[in-house]
Amino acid sequence: MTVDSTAARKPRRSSKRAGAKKAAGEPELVQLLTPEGDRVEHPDYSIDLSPEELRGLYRDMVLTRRFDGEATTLQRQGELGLWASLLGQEAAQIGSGRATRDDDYVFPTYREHGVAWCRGVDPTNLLGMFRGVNHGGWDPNENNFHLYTIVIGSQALHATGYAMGVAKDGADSAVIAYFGDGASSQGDVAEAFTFAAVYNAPVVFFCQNNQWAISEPTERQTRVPLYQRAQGYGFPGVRVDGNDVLAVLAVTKAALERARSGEGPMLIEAFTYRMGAHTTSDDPTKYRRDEERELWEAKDPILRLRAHLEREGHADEAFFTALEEEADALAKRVRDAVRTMPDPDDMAIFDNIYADGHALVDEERAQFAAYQASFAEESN
Ligand SMILES: Cc1ncc(C[n+]2csc(CCOP(=O)(O)OP(=O)(O)O)c2C)c(N)n1
Ligand SMILES: [Mg+2]
Repeated sequence: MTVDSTAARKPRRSSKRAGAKKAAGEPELVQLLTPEGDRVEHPDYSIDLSPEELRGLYRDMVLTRRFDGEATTLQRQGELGLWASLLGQEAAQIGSGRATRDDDYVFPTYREHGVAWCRGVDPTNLLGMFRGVNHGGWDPNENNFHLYTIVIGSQALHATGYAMGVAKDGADSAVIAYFGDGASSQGDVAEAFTFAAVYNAPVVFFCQNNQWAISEPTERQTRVPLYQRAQGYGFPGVRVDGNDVLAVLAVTKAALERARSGEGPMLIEAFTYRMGAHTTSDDPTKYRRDEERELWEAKDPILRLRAHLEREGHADEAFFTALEEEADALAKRVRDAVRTMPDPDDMAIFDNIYADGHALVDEERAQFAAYQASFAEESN
Protein backbone atom coordinates (compact mmCIF):
# COMPACT_ATOMS: atom_id res chain seq x y z
CA MET A 1 0.00 0.00 0.00
CA THR A 2 3.01 2.27 0.03
CA VAL A 3 4.52 4.33 -2.76
CA ASP A 4 8.21 3.71 -2.16
CA SER A 5 10.39 5.97 -4.21
CA THR A 6 9.75 9.17 -2.32
CA ALA A 7 12.79 10.98 -1.06
CA ALA A 8 11.11 12.73 1.83
CA ARG A 9 13.66 14.32 4.09
CA LYS A 10 13.14 14.59 7.81
CA PRO A 11 11.68 17.91 8.85
CA ARG A 12 13.71 20.02 11.22
CA ARG A 13 12.24 20.33 14.68
CA SER A 14 11.22 23.98 14.49
CA SER A 15 7.65 24.52 13.34
CA LYS A 16 9.00 27.41 11.25
CA ARG A 17 10.77 25.09 8.84
CA ALA A 18 8.26 25.04 5.99
CA GLY A 19 8.85 28.63 5.12
CA ALA A 20 9.14 28.56 1.35
CA LYS A 21 5.55 29.53 0.59
CA LYS A 22 5.16 32.09 3.35
CA ALA A 23 3.99 35.41 2.01
CA ALA A 24 3.36 38.38 4.28
CA GLY A 25 0.50 37.54 6.66
CA GLU A 26 -0.07 34.15 5.03
CA PRO A 27 0.40 30.88 6.92
CA GLU A 28 3.13 28.58 5.70
CA LEU A 29 2.14 25.86 3.25
CA VAL A 30 4.13 22.98 1.79
CA GLN A 31 3.38 22.56 -1.90
CA LEU A 32 5.07 20.44 -4.58
CA LEU A 33 2.42 20.68 -7.32
CA THR A 34 0.69 23.97 -8.07
CA PRO A 35 -3.02 24.21 -8.88
CA GLU A 36 -1.95 24.57 -12.53
CA GLY A 37 -0.08 21.26 -12.35
CA ASP A 38 3.48 22.64 -12.26
CA ARG A 39 6.11 20.89 -10.12
CA VAL A 40 7.77 23.14 -7.57
CA GLU A 41 10.47 22.42 -5.02
CA HIS A 42 10.43 22.84 -1.25
CA PRO A 43 13.53 23.16 0.94
CA ASP A 44 12.41 20.54 3.48
CA TYR A 45 10.33 18.06 1.52
CA SER A 46 11.07 16.52 -1.84
CA ILE A 47 9.67 13.70 -3.87
CA ASP A 48 10.75 11.79 -6.94
CA LEU A 49 8.10 9.54 -8.43
CA SER A 50 8.15 7.51 -11.64
CA PRO A 51 5.45 8.15 -14.28
CA GLU A 52 3.90 4.83 -13.25
CA GLU A 53 3.69 5.91 -9.61
CA LEU A 54 2.17 9.25 -10.62
CA ARG A 55 -0.44 7.45 -12.71
CA GLY A 56 -1.10 5.21 -9.72
CA LEU A 57 -1.88 8.17 -7.47
CA TYR A 58 -4.12 9.62 -10.16
CA ARG A 59 -5.95 6.29 -10.51
CA ASP A 60 -6.44 6.09 -6.72
CA MET A 61 -7.99 9.55 -6.64
CA VAL A 62 -10.26 9.00 -9.65
CA LEU A 63 -11.57 5.66 -8.38
CA THR A 64 -12.09 7.05 -4.88
CA ARG A 65 -14.05 10.01 -6.22
CA ARG A 66 -16.15 7.71 -8.37
CA PHE A 67 -16.89 5.35 -5.50
CA ASP A 68 -17.79 8.31 -3.28
CA GLY A 69 -20.11 9.81 -5.91
CA GLU A 70 -21.82 6.47 -6.37
CA ALA A 71 -22.42 6.21 -2.61
CA THR A 72 -23.99 9.68 -2.58
CA THR A 73 -26.30 8.62 -5.41
CA LEU A 74 -27.21 5.40 -3.63
CA GLN A 75 -28.21 7.43 -0.60
CA ARG A 76 -30.42 9.62 -2.76
CA GLN A 77 -32.05 6.46 -4.14
CA GLY A 78 -32.86 5.31 -0.61
CA GLU A 79 -30.30 2.48 -0.59
CA LEU A 80 -28.16 4.08 2.16
CA GLY A 81 -29.39 5.91 5.25
CA LEU A 82 -26.57 8.44 5.14
CA TRP A 83 -23.29 9.17 3.36
CA ALA A 84 -20.39 11.45 4.30
CA SER A 85 -18.72 12.46 1.05
CA LEU A 86 -14.98 13.12 0.73
CA LEU A 87 -15.39 15.20 -2.44
CA GLY A 88 -12.39 17.55 -2.72
CA GLN A 89 -10.30 15.72 -0.11
CA GLU A 90 -8.96 12.97 -2.38
CA ALA A 91 -5.35 14.21 -2.41
CA ALA A 92 -5.23 14.59 1.38
CA GLN A 93 -6.42 11.01 1.79
CA ILE A 94 -4.58 9.25 -1.03
CA GLY A 95 -1.32 11.09 -0.34
CA SER A 96 -1.38 10.23 3.36
CA GLY A 97 -2.81 6.73 2.84
CA ARG A 98 -0.08 5.82 0.35
CA ALA A 99 2.53 7.11 2.79
CA THR A 100 1.62 4.43 5.33
CA ARG A 101 3.36 1.08 5.54
CA ASP A 102 1.48 -2.22 5.89
CA ASP A 103 2.50 -2.51 9.54
CA ASP A 104 1.42 1.03 10.44
CA TYR A 105 -1.98 1.41 12.08
CA VAL A 106 -4.69 3.85 10.94
CA PHE A 107 -7.47 5.40 13.04
CA PRO A 108 -10.01 7.11 10.73
CA THR A 109 -13.06 9.32 11.28
CA TYR A 110 -16.13 8.54 9.17
CA ARG A 111 -14.95 10.21 5.94
CA GLU A 112 -11.67 8.40 5.20
CA HIS A 113 -12.87 6.42 2.18
CA GLY A 114 -9.68 7.23 0.23
CA VAL A 115 -7.46 6.08 3.08
CA ALA A 116 -9.51 2.88 3.35
CA TRP A 117 -8.90 2.33 -0.37
CA CYS A 118 -5.13 2.69 0.12
CA ARG A 119 -5.23 0.23 3.02
CA GLY A 120 -6.93 -2.39 0.83
CA VAL A 121 -10.37 -2.30 2.48
CA ASP A 122 -12.94 -3.27 -0.14
CA PRO A 123 -15.08 -0.16 -0.83
CA THR A 124 -18.27 -2.20 -0.62
CA ASN A 125 -17.41 -2.98 3.01
CA LEU A 126 -17.57 0.72 3.87
CA LEU A 127 -21.26 0.87 3.00
CA GLY A 128 -22.84 -1.60 5.42
CA MET A 129 -22.87 0.79 8.36
CA PHE A 130 -24.32 3.57 6.18
CA ARG A 131 -27.04 1.17 5.03
CA GLY A 132 -27.69 0.22 8.64
CA VAL A 133 -27.00 -3.48 8.25
CA ASN A 134 -23.87 -3.72 10.43
CA HIS A 135 -21.81 -1.78 12.95
CA GLY A 136 -18.63 -1.61 10.92
CA GLY A 137 -18.16 -3.95 8.01
CA TRP A 138 -14.52 -4.93 8.08
CA ASP A 139 -11.98 -6.59 10.35
CA PRO A 140 -9.70 -3.79 11.62
CA ASN A 141 -6.83 -6.23 12.09
CA GLU A 142 -6.86 -7.37 8.48
CA ASN A 143 -5.63 -4.06 7.06
CA ASN A 144 -4.60 -2.23 10.26
CA PHE A 145 -7.46 0.14 9.52
CA HIS A 146 -9.69 0.77 12.50
CA LEU A 147 -13.49 0.99 12.22
CA TYR A 148 -15.02 4.37 11.37
CA THR A 149 -15.55 6.57 14.42
CA ILE A 150 -18.47 8.98 14.60
CA VAL A 151 -17.72 10.34 18.09
CA ILE A 152 -15.71 13.40 17.07
CA GLY A 153 -12.07 13.32 18.13
CA SER A 154 -12.27 10.14 20.21
CA GLN A 155 -10.02 8.20 17.82
CA ALA A 156 -7.15 10.60 18.57
CA LEU A 157 -7.02 9.12 22.06
CA HIS A 158 -7.39 5.56 20.79
CA ALA A 159 -4.53 6.18 18.35
CA THR A 160 -2.30 7.67 21.02
CA GLY A 161 -2.93 4.80 23.40
CA TYR A 162 -2.25 2.35 20.61
CA ALA A 163 0.96 4.18 19.70
CA MET A 164 2.11 4.08 23.34
CA GLY A 165 1.55 0.31 23.17
CA VAL A 166 3.53 0.06 19.94
CA ALA A 167 6.43 1.86 21.64
CA LYS A 168 6.25 -0.43 24.69
CA ASP A 169 6.35 -3.45 22.37
CA GLY A 170 9.47 -2.01 20.77
CA ALA A 171 7.77 -2.37 17.37
CA ASP A 172 9.02 -0.50 14.32
CA SER A 173 5.70 0.89 13.15
CA ALA A 174 3.80 4.15 13.40
CA VAL A 175 0.20 5.15 14.00
CA ILE A 176 -1.78 7.81 12.18
CA ALA A 177 -4.91 9.47 13.56
CA TYR A 178 -7.28 11.33 11.24
CA PHE A 179 -9.56 14.10 12.43
CA GLY A 180 -11.12 17.32 11.18
CA ASP A 181 -10.77 21.03 11.90
CA GLY A 182 -13.88 20.86 14.08
CA ALA A 183 -12.49 17.92 16.03
CA SER A 184 -9.45 20.01 16.89
CA SER A 185 -11.67 21.81 19.44
CA GLN A 186 -12.47 18.58 21.26
CA GLY A 187 -10.95 17.82 24.66
CA ASP A 188 -10.09 14.32 23.45
CA VAL A 189 -7.74 15.77 20.83
CA ALA A 190 -6.07 18.08 23.35
CA GLU A 191 -5.58 15.15 25.74
CA ALA A 192 -4.21 13.00 22.95
CA PHE A 193 -1.68 15.73 22.06
CA THR A 194 -0.53 15.94 25.69
CA PHE A 195 -0.12 12.18 26.15
CA ALA A 196 1.54 11.75 22.76
CA ALA A 197 4.04 14.51 23.50
CA VAL A 198 4.87 13.43 27.03
CA TYR A 199 5.23 9.75 26.13
CA ASN A 200 6.93 10.54 22.80
CA ALA A 201 4.40 8.22 21.16
CA PRO A 202 4.95 7.20 17.51
CA VAL A 203 1.74 8.85 16.29
CA VAL A 204 1.05 11.27 13.44
CA PHE A 205 -1.96 13.53 13.91
CA PHE A 206 -3.43 14.15 10.47
CA CYS A 207 -5.96 16.99 10.53
CA GLN A 208 -7.92 17.52 7.34
CA ASN A 209 -8.85 21.16 7.61
CA ASN A 210 -11.69 21.19 5.11
CA GLN A 211 -12.73 24.65 6.38
CA TRP A 212 -16.04 23.52 7.85
CA ALA A 213 -17.40 21.51 10.77
CA ILE A 214 -20.91 21.03 9.43
CA SER A 215 -21.98 24.72 9.36
CA GLU A 216 -19.20 26.08 11.60
CA PRO A 217 -16.29 27.70 9.75
CA THR A 218 -12.70 27.18 10.93
CA GLU A 219 -12.55 30.77 12.25
CA ARG A 220 -14.87 29.59 15.02
CA GLN A 221 -12.48 26.80 16.01
CA THR A 222 -9.20 28.65 16.33
CA ARG A 223 -7.38 31.99 16.46
CA VAL A 224 -4.16 30.55 14.99
CA PRO A 225 -3.54 28.24 12.03
CA LEU A 226 -4.22 24.76 13.40
CA TYR A 227 -0.75 23.35 12.70
CA GLN A 228 0.75 25.98 15.07
CA ARG A 229 -1.07 24.40 18.00
CA ALA A 230 1.53 21.61 18.01
CA GLN A 231 4.21 24.00 19.19
CA GLY A 232 2.44 24.50 22.52
CA TYR A 233 2.50 20.76 23.14
CA GLY A 234 6.15 20.43 22.21
CA PHE A 235 6.11 18.67 18.85
CA PRO A 236 6.35 19.95 15.28
CA GLY A 237 3.38 20.98 13.19
CA VAL A 238 3.24 21.61 9.48
CA ARG A 239 0.61 22.86 7.07
CA VAL A 240 0.56 21.11 3.72
CA ASP A 241 -1.47 21.88 0.61
CA GLY A 242 -4.13 19.22 1.12
CA ASN A 243 -5.11 19.32 -2.55
CA ASP A 244 -1.57 18.44 -3.63
CA VAL A 245 -1.16 14.68 -3.48
CA LEU A 246 2.63 14.86 -3.90
CA ALA A 247 3.14 17.27 -1.01
CA VAL A 248 0.82 15.30 1.26
CA LEU A 249 2.66 12.07 0.40
CA ALA A 250 6.09 13.61 1.06
CA VAL A 251 5.12 15.29 4.34
CA THR A 252 3.23 12.28 5.73
CA LYS A 253 6.05 9.89 4.80
CA ALA A 254 8.52 12.11 6.64
CA ALA A 255 6.26 12.36 9.70
CA LEU A 256 5.69 8.58 9.85
CA GLU A 257 9.40 7.91 9.41
CA ARG A 258 10.15 10.38 12.19
CA ALA A 259 7.66 8.61 14.48
CA ARG A 260 9.10 5.19 13.64
CA SER A 261 12.61 6.31 14.44
CA GLY A 262 11.58 7.36 17.95
CA GLU A 263 11.33 11.11 17.45
CA GLY A 264 7.73 11.29 18.62
CA PRO A 265 4.50 12.80 17.34
CA MET A 266 3.87 15.38 14.65
CA LEU A 267 0.80 17.31 13.57
CA ILE A 268 0.00 17.65 9.87
CA GLU A 269 -2.68 20.12 8.88
CA ALA A 270 -3.81 19.26 5.36
CA PHE A 271 -5.34 22.50 4.12
CA THR A 272 -8.21 21.45 1.88
CA TYR A 273 -11.89 21.99 1.25
CA ARG A 274 -15.08 19.98 1.63
CA MET A 275 -16.64 20.57 -1.79
CA GLY A 276 -19.86 18.77 -0.99
CA ALA A 277 -22.31 18.81 1.88
CA HIS A 278 -21.21 17.67 5.35
CA THR A 279 -23.32 14.56 4.82
CA THR A 280 -26.35 13.76 2.71
CA SER A 281 -28.45 15.15 5.60
CA ASP A 282 -26.90 18.60 5.24
CA ASP A 283 -27.63 21.54 2.92
CA PRO A 284 -24.56 23.80 2.66
CA THR A 285 -26.44 26.45 0.65
CA LYS A 286 -27.95 27.48 4.00
CA TYR A 287 -24.61 28.66 5.42
CA ARG A 288 -21.97 29.14 2.72
CA ARG A 289 -21.66 30.97 -0.57
CA ASP A 290 -21.24 29.32 -3.96
CA GLU A 291 -18.30 31.65 -4.71
CA GLU A 292 -16.25 29.92 -2.00
CA ARG A 293 -16.73 26.52 -3.59
CA GLU A 294 -15.91 27.91 -7.02
CA LEU A 295 -12.63 29.23 -5.68
CA TRP A 296 -11.70 25.75 -4.52
CA GLU A 297 -12.85 24.05 -7.71
CA ALA A 298 -9.90 25.79 -9.37
CA LYS A 299 -7.62 23.95 -6.92
CA ASP A 300 -9.15 20.52 -7.62
CA PRO A 301 -6.67 17.81 -6.58
CA ILE A 302 -7.48 15.49 -9.48
CA LEU A 303 -7.41 18.11 -12.25
CA ARG A 304 -4.02 19.42 -11.18
CA LEU A 305 -2.40 15.97 -11.33
CA ARG A 306 -4.06 15.31 -14.67
CA ALA A 307 -2.67 18.60 -16.01
CA HIS A 308 0.78 17.53 -14.83
CA LEU A 309 0.53 14.02 -16.34
CA GLU A 310 -0.58 15.43 -19.70
CA ARG A 311 2.00 18.20 -19.80
CA GLU A 312 4.85 15.80 -19.01
CA GLY A 313 3.58 13.18 -21.45
CA HIS A 314 3.22 10.67 -18.58
CA ALA A 315 -0.28 9.51 -19.60
CA ASP A 316 -2.07 9.26 -22.93
CA GLU A 317 -5.72 9.22 -23.93
CA ALA A 318 -5.83 5.42 -23.76
CA PHE A 319 -4.88 5.59 -20.05
CA PHE A 320 -7.65 8.04 -19.21
CA THR A 321 -10.24 6.06 -21.22
CA ALA A 322 -9.28 2.78 -19.57
CA LEU A 323 -9.49 4.42 -16.16
CA GLU A 324 -12.96 5.75 -16.93
CA GLU A 325 -14.03 2.19 -17.79
CA GLU A 326 -12.48 0.87 -14.59
CA ALA A 327 -14.38 3.52 -12.61
CA ASP A 328 -17.65 2.52 -14.30
CA ALA A 329 -17.03 -1.12 -13.39
CA LEU A 330 -16.28 -0.18 -9.77
CA ALA A 331 -19.47 1.88 -9.58
CA LYS A 332 -21.52 -1.05 -10.88
CA ARG A 333 -19.90 -3.44 -8.41
CA VAL A 334 -20.72 -1.04 -5.56
CA ARG A 335 -24.35 -0.67 -6.66
CA ASP A 336 -24.84 -4.42 -6.98
CA ALA A 337 -23.20 -5.08 -3.61
CA VAL A 338 -25.35 -2.55 -1.75
CA ARG A 339 -28.61 -3.69 -3.25
CA THR A 340 -27.97 -7.31 -2.34
CA MET A 341 -26.67 -6.77 1.22
CA PRO A 342 -28.58 -9.10 3.51
CA ASP A 343 -30.62 -7.56 6.32
CA PRO A 344 -29.08 -8.29 9.72
CA ASP A 345 -30.50 -10.62 12.33
CA ASP A 346 -32.54 -8.34 14.66
CA MET A 347 -30.98 -9.86 17.74
CA ALA A 348 -27.40 -9.25 16.55
CA ILE A 349 -27.52 -5.78 18.09
CA PHE A 350 -26.92 -7.42 21.48
CA ASP A 351 -23.79 -9.27 20.33
CA ASN A 352 -20.22 -8.06 20.91
CA ILE A 353 -21.11 -5.61 23.69
CA TYR A 354 -19.26 -7.45 26.46
CA ALA A 355 -16.75 -10.20 25.80
CA ASP A 356 -18.24 -12.43 28.52
CA GLY A 357 -21.88 -11.33 28.54
CA HIS A 358 -23.68 -9.09 31.00
CA ALA A 359 -26.88 -9.51 33.04
CA LEU A 360 -28.37 -6.18 31.91
CA VAL A 361 -27.75 -6.96 28.23
CA ASP A 362 -29.27 -10.41 28.73
CA GLU A 363 -32.35 -8.77 30.20
CA GLU A 364 -32.63 -6.30 27.33
CA ARG A 365 -32.19 -9.10 24.81
CA ALA A 366 -35.05 -11.06 26.39
CA GLN A 367 -37.30 -7.97 26.46
CA PHE A 368 -36.61 -7.20 22.82
CA ALA A 369 -37.22 -10.82 21.79
CA ALA A 370 -40.61 -10.70 23.58
CA TYR A 371 -41.43 -7.40 21.86
CA GLN A 372 -40.59 -8.85 18.43
CA ALA A 373 -42.66 -11.95 19.21
CA SER A 374 -45.69 -9.77 20.06
CA PHE A 375 -45.98 -8.78 16.39
CA ALA A 376 -46.17 -12.42 15.35
CA GLU A 377 -48.98 -12.97 17.89
CA GLU A 378 -50.87 -9.89 16.63
CA SER A 379 -50.78 -11.06 13.03
CA ASN A 380 -52.10 -14.54 13.98
C1 LIG B 1 -18.52 14.23 20.32
C2 LIG B 1 -19.38 14.64 19.17
N1 LIG B 1 -19.94 15.86 19.14
C3 LIG B 1 -20.72 16.24 18.10
C4 LIG B 1 -20.93 15.39 17.05
C5 LIG B 1 -21.79 15.84 15.87
N2 LIG B 1 -20.92 16.07 14.71
C6 LIG B 1 -20.81 15.15 13.72
S1 LIG B 1 -19.75 15.65 12.51
C7 LIG B 1 -19.43 17.10 13.30
C8 LIG B 1 -18.48 18.10 12.70
C9 LIG B 1 -17.09 17.60 12.56
O1 LIG B 1 -16.33 18.51 11.83
P1 LIG B 1 -14.82 18.23 11.49
O2 LIG B 1 -14.11 17.70 12.67
O3 LIG B 1 -14.26 19.46 10.87
O4 LIG B 1 -14.86 17.04 10.42
P2 LIG B 1 -15.53 17.04 8.96
O5 LIG B 1 -16.93 16.51 9.12
O6 LIG B 1 -15.48 18.40 8.42
O7 LIG B 1 -14.71 16.06 8.15
C10 LIG B 1 -20.17 17.19 14.48
C11 LIG B 1 -20.13 18.35 15.39
C12 LIG B 1 -20.37 14.10 17.12
N3 LIG B 1 -20.52 13.20 16.14
N4 LIG B 1 -19.58 13.75 18.17
MG1 LIG C 1 -14.08 19.94 8.86
